[in-house]
Amino acid sequence: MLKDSDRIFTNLYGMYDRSLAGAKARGAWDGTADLIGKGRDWIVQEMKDSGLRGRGGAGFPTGLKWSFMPKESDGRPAYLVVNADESEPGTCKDREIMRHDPHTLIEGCLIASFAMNAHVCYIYIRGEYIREREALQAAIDAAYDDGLLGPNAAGSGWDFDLYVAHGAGAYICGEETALLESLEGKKGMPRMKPPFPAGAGLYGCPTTVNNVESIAVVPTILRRGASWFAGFGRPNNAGTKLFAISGHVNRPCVVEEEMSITFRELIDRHCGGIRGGWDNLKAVIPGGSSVPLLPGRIMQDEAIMDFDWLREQKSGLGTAAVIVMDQSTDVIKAIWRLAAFYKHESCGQCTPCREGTGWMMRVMERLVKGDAEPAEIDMLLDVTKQVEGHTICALGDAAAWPIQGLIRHFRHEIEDRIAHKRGGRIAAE
Ligand code: L3W
Ligand code: SF4
Repeated sequence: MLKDSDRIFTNLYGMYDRSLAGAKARGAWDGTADLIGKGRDWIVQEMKDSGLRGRGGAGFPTGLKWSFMPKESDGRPAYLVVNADESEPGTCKDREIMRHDPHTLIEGCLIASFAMNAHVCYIYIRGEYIREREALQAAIDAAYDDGLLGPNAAGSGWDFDLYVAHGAGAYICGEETALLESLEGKKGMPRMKPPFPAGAGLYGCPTTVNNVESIAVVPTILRRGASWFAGFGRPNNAGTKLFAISGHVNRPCVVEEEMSITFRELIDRHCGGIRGGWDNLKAVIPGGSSVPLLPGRIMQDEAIMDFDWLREQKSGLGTAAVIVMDQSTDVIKAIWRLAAFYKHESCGQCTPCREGTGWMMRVMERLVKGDAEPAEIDMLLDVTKQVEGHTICALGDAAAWPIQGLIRHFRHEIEDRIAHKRGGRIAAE
C-alpha cells in the first residue's frame, strides 16, 4: 500500500495548483542540472535499475528502450516523442498528469531527451484533449520564461526545445509508428517493424516513443534513486502506477498506487467497493479495452494488479485502465461494443484486420441478439485466431483478444442466449 509521501503525482489529490511555483514547491525542477550533469550512461543505467516498464500498454523496459538509441550522433538528429494520444477505451490517467502535474512531464522530457542525445522533443496529444493541451502549453511557456527550456535548459548546458502537436481523433495514431507518420504530416498508418523507431523513426532519424506516465516518473526516480522505485511491487513489476478505475464501483477514480496491489485492496481502498457489494461483481477488464476481460470470481480472490500476474491469467495490465462490470452488465453487448470500436478504428491497410474486424463485429452483433447458430461461436473464435498475430500493428490483436476472453469465460452466457432465442433447442443439436 502506497504512503502519501511515496506518491509521484502529488497534485492529483485535491490541490490542483499547476503553476510553476506550485510545481517547484512540490519538488519539481529541483537540481535538474545536477541530474543531467551525472551523464547519459548514469541516467540510462538508473532507469534500467529502477525496473520501470513502459506505461503505455506494452510494458517494454524503459531503460532498455533508451539504450537502443545511438550513443554517438551519425549526423542525424535524435528525437524523443511522447505519446499523449491517450485513446484506449477506459484510459484517462495521462490526462490527469497533463491537467494537474504538467511539470513532472516537462522536466522528464528534458532529462530523457538529454539521455538520448535529443535536442528536440514532441508531445503528441490526442485532439480531444483541448483543455489538457492548453494546460500543457501554459506550463511549457512558463518553463521557457524561467529558462528551464530553450538554450542551456535549466542551466544544464543542454539546448532543448519542446513542442506540442495534436491529433485529430484517430485511435490508430496512438500506435507509435502511425503517430510518427501523423507527426510528419501524413495519414496515420502504422509502419512495418523492424526497423524500430530507435533505428529509423521521425523523419527517418533515431527516435524513442514513450508514454506520458513513463516520462513523467523519470525525474522522481532519479532524485529518489532507482532502488526506491524498484522497492515497490513484485520483481519484474516495479514501481508506483496510475490506475484509472471506471464502471460499477462506488467511486470511480484515477489513483497512484503500488504496482502488484491486489484488485480487492485497490477497489476497497480507493473506490469504496463494488456497487452492490463484492458478490455483485461479474467481470473486469483490468488494463484497457485491448486486454481480455476476466470473470469476477478470479478478480475478487487474490488478483494481483501487475504485468506478470495478469498475463498468467491470459489478460494483461495494459494501460491499467480498470473497467468494472457488475451483474447488471450484458457482457456480450459490452464486447460487441468494443468490436464495433476496433472495426471503426482499423486503418484498413492489412486484410486480416480490415476484413476481420468487420466479420467479428457482425457475428458479435448476432450473438448479442442470440440470433446465431451455435457453431458460430467456434467459427468466431477461429476468425480471431486468423487475425491475431497476422497484422502490421497490434490493433488486430487488440480486436481479437476481448472476444477470445468473452468466449473463454462467458461461453455459457452466449450459449444460453442462443438457446433462449431458439426456445431451448440448443442442447439437442
Ligand atoms: C527496439 C526491439 N525497440 C519492441 C519497442 C517498440 C515499442 C515498445 C513496445 O503496442 C500495446 C499493444 C496495445 N528493438 C524492440 C523495440 N520495441 N521490441 O518497445 O513494443 P510492442 O511491439 O510490444 O508494443 P506496441 O506496438 O507499442 C502497445 C496495448 O499496448 N494497449 C494499449 C494501447 C493504448 C494506449 C493509450 O491509450 N495510451 O497506449 C493496451 O493493452 O494493444 O499491445 O516502443 O518500438 N527489438
Ligand atoms: Fe491498420 Fe489494422 Fe493493419 Fe494495424 S492491424 S496496420 S490498424 S489494418
